Amino acid sequence: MRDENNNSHVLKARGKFRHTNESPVVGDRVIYDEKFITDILERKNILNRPPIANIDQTIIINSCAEPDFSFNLLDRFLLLIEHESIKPIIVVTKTDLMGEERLKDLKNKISYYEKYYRVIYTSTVTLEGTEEFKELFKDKISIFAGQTGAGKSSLLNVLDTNLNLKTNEISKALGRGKHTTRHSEMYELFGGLVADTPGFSKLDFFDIKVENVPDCYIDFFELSSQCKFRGCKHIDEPKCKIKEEVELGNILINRYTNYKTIMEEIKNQKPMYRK
Ligand SMILES: Nc1nc2c(ncn2[C@@H]2O[C@H](COP(=O)(O)OP(=O)(O)OP(=O)(O)O)[C@@H](O)[C@H]2O)c(=O)[nH]1
Ligand SMILES: [Mg+2]
Ligand SMILES: [Zn+2]
Repeated sequence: MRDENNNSHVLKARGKFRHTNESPVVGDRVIYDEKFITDILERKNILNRPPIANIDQTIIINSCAEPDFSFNLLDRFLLLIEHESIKPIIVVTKTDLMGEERLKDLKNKISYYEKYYRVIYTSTVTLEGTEEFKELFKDKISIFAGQTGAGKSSLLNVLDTNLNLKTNEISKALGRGKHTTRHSEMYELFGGLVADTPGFSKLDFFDIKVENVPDCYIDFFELSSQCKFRGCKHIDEPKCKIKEEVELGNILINRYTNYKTIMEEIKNQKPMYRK
């Protein structure tokens, strides 16, 4: 734990936390005495997997290749992050692994997201884009999230050569990473705190209710007042502005198809897992 003078203290959580559902997690602001954390201050937000509180922004790391870029995964991350009201920043890394033409094509598709989110292209080999990170972290709590093997720890190592985080070859056989990072820890980086997180290979939505999904799609949300019905889910309803815009090609068809799949998936989640 760090105090206001940035001195570090090793403290135990008071026994009382064992009897409540709450226990201190990375990112918590706490009250403490000489030995114990006695109280946790109200949280702005909290992610459950991995458990981190008071996050200002999530840097979603997506690799161009190894593992392949996945719009499906990007949309899933965006949903989870928007649901917690955290600001997402999209990073596309390993640009060195993609030929010029294919990269141009990918950038073209991703440009849709640039209307709503900051997008940074980078590579730990060519160091493209690494300058852009220097202003990103000041006075903020940020987390690096993304698929295993996407290059989260590698990028952090390039941004601060003192970090020396463990990284690993991605498995050629599986075409994905091997969960090299096993826990979350905070590091100081360019005047802020950053947590590297273990990669995800599958994202679940057990904490999300189906009726909250449409508002987590900010591109849909912006247009939803033009749907005929209030609370339109943009699926079967007539005179739905979102469906019109998909047909006109103004909303990415893939994003809308993924949305329908995710809505269906959340609807079919076993109620015992639902909050
Ligand atoms: N060519 C290339 N390889 C990269 C780049 N960034 C990372 N890699 C490689 O990708 C592999 C996986 O990188 P990691 O940084 O361990 O990935 P991670 O996202 O931290 O993975 P987990 O800890 O499992 O979640 C390593 O072999 C890196 O050397 C890049 O920009 N270009
Ligand atoms: Mg890692
Ligand atoms: Zn609608």
